[in-house]
Amino acid sequence: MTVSMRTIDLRSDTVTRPTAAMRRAIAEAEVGDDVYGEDPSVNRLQDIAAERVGKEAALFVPTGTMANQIAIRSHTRHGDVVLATEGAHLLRYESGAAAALSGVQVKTIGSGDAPDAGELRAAIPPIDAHNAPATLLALEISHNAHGGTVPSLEVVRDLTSAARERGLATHLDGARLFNAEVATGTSVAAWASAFDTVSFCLSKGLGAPVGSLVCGTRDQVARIHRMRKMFGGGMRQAGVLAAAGIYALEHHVERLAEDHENARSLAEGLAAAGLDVVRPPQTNILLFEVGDAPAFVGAARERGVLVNAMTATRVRALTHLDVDRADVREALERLRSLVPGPRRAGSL
Ligand code: TLP
Repeated sequence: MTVSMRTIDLRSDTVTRPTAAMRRAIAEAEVGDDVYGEDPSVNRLQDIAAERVGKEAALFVPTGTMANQIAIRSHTRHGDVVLATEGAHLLRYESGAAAALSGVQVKTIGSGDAPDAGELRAAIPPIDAHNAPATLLALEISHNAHGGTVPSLEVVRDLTSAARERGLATHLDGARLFNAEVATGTSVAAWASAFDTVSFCLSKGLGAPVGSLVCGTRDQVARIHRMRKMFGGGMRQAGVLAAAGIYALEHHVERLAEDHENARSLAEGLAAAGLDVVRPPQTNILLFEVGDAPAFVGAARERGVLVNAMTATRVRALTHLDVDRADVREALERLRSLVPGPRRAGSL
């Protein structure tokens, strides 16, 4: 890699840096002490979020992880079972928090981004002295580990109705829910209407430096607010962060379509070069199979392209605000040089 080669970072959509206009919004933010509920920018962001998601209330929290975990804590009691999808972020990438902080057991259902209602019903244990009660169903849209996939609204509604019939609460990890809105034309409020609580992140495709929101009824958000305090997430003059979030919601939603287009074009280019693309991306996440993922990631880094290994053989690349079409073309050129012709066993 030559010193002057620009690094193209496709590891995640979390790597974006605030734009100049977003930095101005941060600098000019009105602030107060949000632990007293007195930060006008935080209050405004929470109002905007609740309205966009179609819920009574919303709470600003530092991370998507905290959003999921305080939602879990608010819906469950120690010993309960949480039903989630295979590869769910709240199980796989949150450092064991559900077990450690809420004392729940997370059980995965099905092998895709959403089970069907029959699989869900079969996974709910009978209520008796031998079984831990299942009290929460958690879905993830778009589904990170499955490659940014978005199940149909019909499947999602069937699932959450089946859960509700059996007395389970429902939570949506909507870290990338705005990507789902832009990709499908189904509004975030329509997705959210199927769930009791919904979280979404400002610091993924929306390009803000920090922050997520958890939305639900006023009562539920009041319980979640207490959990935020308990988990150490009460922030003081957080309006500087909320201002970035407001800016992101106002300026960075429609443009997600460009990220989706870029992901599709990267996928097509890599597939044409002989890489085994898992599926055409629906949103901004691309997964592909290689013989040796860590070796591929290392060789890509040598060529100034950063991607992540998901498993021993699977690589993940994301498009975002800080990569444009020219960067995608350049990344493709550099990655193509790692795949001389159709992939053979033993190649990277
Ligand atoms: N995902 C990160 C990594 O942790 C894997 C990424 O680079 O994609 N829900 C979903 C679906 C997520 O993808 C993430 C972050 C979170 C929750 C947690 O958000 P943060 O990082 O703000 O705690």
